[in-house]
Order: sequence, then structure tokens, then C-alpha cells
Amino acid sequence: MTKPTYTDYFFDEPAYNTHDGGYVPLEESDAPQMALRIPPLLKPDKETATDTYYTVDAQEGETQLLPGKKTKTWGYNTTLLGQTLIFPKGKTMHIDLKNSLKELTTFHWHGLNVPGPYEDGGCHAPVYPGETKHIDFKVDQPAATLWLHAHPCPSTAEQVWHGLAGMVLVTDDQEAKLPFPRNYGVDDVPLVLQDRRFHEDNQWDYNKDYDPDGVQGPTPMINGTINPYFDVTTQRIRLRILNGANRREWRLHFSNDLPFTQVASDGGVMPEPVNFTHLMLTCAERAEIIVDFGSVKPGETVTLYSDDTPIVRFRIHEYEHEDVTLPDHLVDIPDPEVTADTPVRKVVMDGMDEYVMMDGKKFNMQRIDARQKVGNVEYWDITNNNDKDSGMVHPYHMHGTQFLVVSRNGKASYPNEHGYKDTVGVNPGETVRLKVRFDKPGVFMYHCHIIEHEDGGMMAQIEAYDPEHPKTYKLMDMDTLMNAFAKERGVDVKDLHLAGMRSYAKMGMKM
Ligand SMILES: [Cu+2]
Repeated sequence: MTKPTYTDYFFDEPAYNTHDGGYVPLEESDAPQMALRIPPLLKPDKETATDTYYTVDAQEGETQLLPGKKTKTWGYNTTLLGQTLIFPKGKTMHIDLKNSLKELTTFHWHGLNVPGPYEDGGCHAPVYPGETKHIDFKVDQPAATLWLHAHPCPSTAEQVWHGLAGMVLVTDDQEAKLPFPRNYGVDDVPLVLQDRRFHEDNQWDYNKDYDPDGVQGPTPMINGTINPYFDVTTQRIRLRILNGANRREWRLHFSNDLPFTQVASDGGVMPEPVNFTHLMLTCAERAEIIVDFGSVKPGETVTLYSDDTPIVRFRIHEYEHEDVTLPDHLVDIPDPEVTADTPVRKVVMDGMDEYVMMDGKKFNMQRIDARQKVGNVEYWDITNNNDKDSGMVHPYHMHGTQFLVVSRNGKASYPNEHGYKDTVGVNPGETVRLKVRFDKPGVFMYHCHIIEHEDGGMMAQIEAYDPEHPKTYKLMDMDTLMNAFAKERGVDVKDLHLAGMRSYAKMGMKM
């Protein structure tokens, strides 16, 4: 059976962020082309058959992004973005979280099924400057492309903008048996998609570029590279694409509409591969795609675009021909059973600009908005209340779980949404039904992943509880965090400016 090749982006076109007055279109930089940076693999401090020890160090530095002055950037174990961590399924990880920055941060493992809120690393788990905290957890989920990013509300957006975002690859035996390229950096390549605006002396200026609907820049930055090219030396490559932008959607396609195959989404390998010529990713979503250059001659270049802007040039070199057909069925994934009594929970993402809310409220760190028993399955109906013609797609993300996308406005979910996900784009006026189960206890956040919306309060939190082992959590509060930020920045708390604060102020609400 020949599988269809999808040629559109699925999403409602009027909801593309291009309609908004504040939208910043991408522009090709006139900087000289540079080899795509490949984030190095982070070397474990120690490794045994069952345990791996890492130190993740959040640090400041300078990175040569454009000719001339280096740009001040932040990163994990490097000056920008991160070194890639490998988490083999079944192993116990022991991680020192070191903060070498001048201000507090947190280490959030986006997509990782670990207990919350401390291991998960949201706003309740600050690591103060000069401090090292330690976490341990067992890797308990299938192979997937996850990521690590800062999550210190209400300054998550600014810290991610500075560069605190790294790749995390979960590996397992099942994925290892599939005919996928997996030679890291050669034919298995992470692709972190971000955008920045360069100001005087090649510097970034988050506050100058601030937009409550999400900060954007005109210049594509891929793995922290401006105008990158990648030398292709194999017929097929696997791209692990992460939308690491604060707000931008990426509408991806190759030159000559070269088709490609998506094999994994946020939570891992999909039951079936899906063929595309065009793919849209909303913020924080991941897609692993396999591109076959078998129809391209050595010496030619295949360009990856977002809309009409080139973002990576793949220079095709001599390669050994291979004849690999992906199976029609890749993996079986568990589909938790539901009954007529399965509860339906309703979540509403509301507003734009500073007026964003979740269920009519702005986020409050001390308030638990919902509770769900560990191991129970519930439907979650996520509604985007924005106006159909003038609203935005809100990428909805949950900590502490990978969910299934059941339907969109009662109709079938998109063909590449049949695997596990942790982030899903919800169109204006749409309700997306999810099937949600928590396997680990904790307090977990759920929110819009346009990071400025999250900082502005389009966020809530749930306690996943185990009645057999009740727990109490020490939840952080905004005053403590704001006082800490003020002290670290050497300003009075009334003169402190963090991204989300003005959204609360504008609505007359306290954080
Ligand atoms: Cu949003």
C-alpha cells in the first residue's frame, strides 16, 4: 500500500502568527555561511551498567555568532544552548545541577516522566547562584527527543532567550532495532530552531524586543548557528527538530518540495511513519524526520526553509547508496483504557497580549488548580478561546506526563499526532481532547508554551497524587523569587522588571 504524502500544514491558516501586527518575519542573514554547530555529547562524570552521573552547569559566556563582536550568551556546559545528554531507558541518572550564573535558575526536563515538582525542575525548584543541587531518577519511558530548559517563573522566557536550552535523548532497545540513522552528528542530527534580533555590537536585548505575545527576531538561529550549512555524507539523515523559539511557529519545507518522513513526535517513535512535504511545529514541539537524498546528486544543495526563508543548507556529498524501506508499522504504543465513566476535565486558554489566562485565572505558585490520581486515565479537553479570525495558536504543554491526542473539535487528530506528545498546538476556537495519565506523583505545571504567555500567567498546576503514599510539597512563592531576583540584580524589588510581571500588573493581579 502506498502511503499518502501530506502537502499542507494541517493548521488553520488564519491562525498563523503572521496575521498579528507584532509578527516579525524571518529574514536571511547576510553573514557568511557557517558549518552547523553540533552540540557535543555531554561526558558523564561516571558511568556504570546501571547508573549514570552527570553535572549540568548553567553558565554565561560569549559566542561567535556573527563576524565582529561575540554575543553574550548563556548555556549548559557551554556558552550557548547545551551539551546533549543521553538518558538510556532503565538506567538511574544522578545529576548535579550547578548554577554558575549570577541569578537563580531552574532545570526543567521537558517531556521527561519524573516526579514533580523538584526533579521536574519547574518554578518550585530554584537553584541559586553558586549553588549545586542534586537529583536522581530512573529513566522510565521510551526513546525520545526531549529537552532541558530553564523554568524560573516569571523569567523563563528571558532565560531561554539568553540560551538555556539543551537536547536530551532518551534511548532504548526498541528504537535501536528500527532502521533509523543514529550516528550522532553525522546522520542523526539535532536541529534546535530559534530566532533572534541582533542589536548594537551583535548583542541581544530581550527587554528592547519584549512583546507580551512572545519575543521574536528576524534572524533564524539553528543550533546557535547563523546561516548554517550541513555536509551530508550519507543517503539518509535523521533530523531531531526542536522548536526552541519563544513564540515562533516554524513552517518547514525543503527545496523542490522534497518529501520527508516523520518517525517520532515529542514522546517518542510514532506507531506509523507519516510522509510530508510541509510540516509546522509550534513552540516546544519536536519531530524526528528522516530525509532521503537518494534523488539528489552529489554537489547539489537541498535547502530547508521556514516560509520563504532558508534556514539550513544541506550540501550533498558522495554517499553510499542504500536501499532502506521503513516498515509501515514502527512500534506498538500503549493506549490506556477508558470507560463510559472516564472523567472529562476542561481547560481553557484565554486571551492574548498581557490578558492571557488559564481557566479565567493567572498562574499562582501557591495554588493547586487540579488533582488527578496517579495511574488514572482522564480526558482533558483543551480549549483555545481566542477568536477564530484574529487569535493565535497556543501550544499547550503538560509537565509530568506524555499524553495522547484523541480528537480536534470532535474530528480526527492530525496524522502525525498518533504517538505520545507533551505539547500540542491548539487552534483558535478549537477544543483538543487529550487522554492523560500521570505515572509519577508530584505538582506539575500545564501551560501555553509561547513562553511569554506562560510567564504572563497562562499557566496552572495539578497535583498528581497517590492516596497510598500522600505527600506534601513545599511550594515556592512569587515574593521569595522576586526578592531573590531583585537582590541578585542589585535593584529594589519595585524596580525589578521580569517578563511576566507587567501582564499581572496590567490586569491588576498579584503574582
Ligand atoms: Cu499562548
